[in-house]
Amino acid sequence: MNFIAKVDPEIASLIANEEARQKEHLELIPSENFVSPAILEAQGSVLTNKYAEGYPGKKYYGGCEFVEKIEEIAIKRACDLFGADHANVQPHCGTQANMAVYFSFLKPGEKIMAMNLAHGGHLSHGSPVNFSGIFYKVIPYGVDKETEMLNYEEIYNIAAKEKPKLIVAGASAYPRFIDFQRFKEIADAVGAYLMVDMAHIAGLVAGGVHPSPVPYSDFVTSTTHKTLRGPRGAFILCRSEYASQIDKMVFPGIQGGPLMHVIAAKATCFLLASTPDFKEYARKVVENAKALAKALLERGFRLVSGGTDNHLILVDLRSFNITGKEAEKLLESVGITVNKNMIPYDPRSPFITSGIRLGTPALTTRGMGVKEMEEIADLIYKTIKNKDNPKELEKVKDRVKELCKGFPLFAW
Ligand code: DSN
Repeated sequence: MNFIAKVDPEIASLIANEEARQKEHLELIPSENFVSPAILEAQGSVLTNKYAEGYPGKKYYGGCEFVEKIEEIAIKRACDLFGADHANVQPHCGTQANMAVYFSFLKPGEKIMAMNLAHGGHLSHGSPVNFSGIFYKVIPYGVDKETEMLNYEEIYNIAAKEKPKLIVAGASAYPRFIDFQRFKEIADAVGAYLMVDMAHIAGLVAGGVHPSPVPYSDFVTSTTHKTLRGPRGAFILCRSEYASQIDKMVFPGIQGGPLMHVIAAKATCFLLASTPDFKEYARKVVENAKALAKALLERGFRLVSGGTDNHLILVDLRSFNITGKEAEKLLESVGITVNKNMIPYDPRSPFITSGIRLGTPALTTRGMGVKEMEEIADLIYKTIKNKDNPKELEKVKDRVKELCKGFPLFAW
């Protein structure tokens, strides 16, 4: 940070503040994580200087001999890690990965069937405020009102009636396993393509603690920065017959020059995710989520679907007489970072919400385990119970700081 502090002290000090925030807060947003210094180094490297439009062997610029090798390695590692035929590692973000698939195989106005955002889906799966909802006719499916889980019979019935061209599986706020084989059967029965957006669970899939969508899907899209613990970016896996269409759509279709520094960091991320240490990490993420869920249930919180199979928990706060928006702000004030989230069939708007979404990927990276998850559930409970008691809130805040000190971040 020596250089930026000299050149641009204003930004340097904001970066320093953000580093301190990350160190001193309990990070429970399920889509966030802490990358290793190797990933930071790759992303902050001289590769950012290089233009490399095109693909290895077919670049449009000179001087690509090293960056081409980096991209080749990233592609091979992604394929090996997930058992895929083909990978495109250039998408800048998850939404662009999804856009590349839609634009490759659907004409404007054709039907996409995907999980309702209000039930745990994603903006790029057909929200009316996103390009996906503007360009395509979107048929939503949701979770069962009773079980709050995906009801595959119902999904089949909708698909059989609507005959979508593409079915999207995958979610941003669904705490249960997704049965990709069932999705494939449904897609086959109605003659639809199957795309799985595994952004949230990619690290769990790589670590072998969530069933893989790859054997069942035509296309799998993902980000690299969530449970997979890599740089901020995305990739697409597909069967070989779709490879050239996908590649052409990513570049020149919807993107320009690839971010070679990020692609190098993706390569390192895929390498790290293939190690026994990462397997153990993924196992602990789920173990911690289950421990956090159990401890919250013991304190009277209602969890959507009753618990979790993965890295995230959706808490229904209605019995505590507090909205998701208020809880997010209150928890932030004691150093616990979460995000407000709608619960299925939420009577409140997405700006207020009745729930919060919690996840364990970041704290597990920090080295926290079951014991800490139990204490964190208690701290959440105490914060919400004592929302009007500044003295008690101060005690929680002190304890959060102490807990964070015990698990140093950026100790390299
Ligand atoms: N915004 C991400 C999340 O928090 O789940 C999804 O893109």
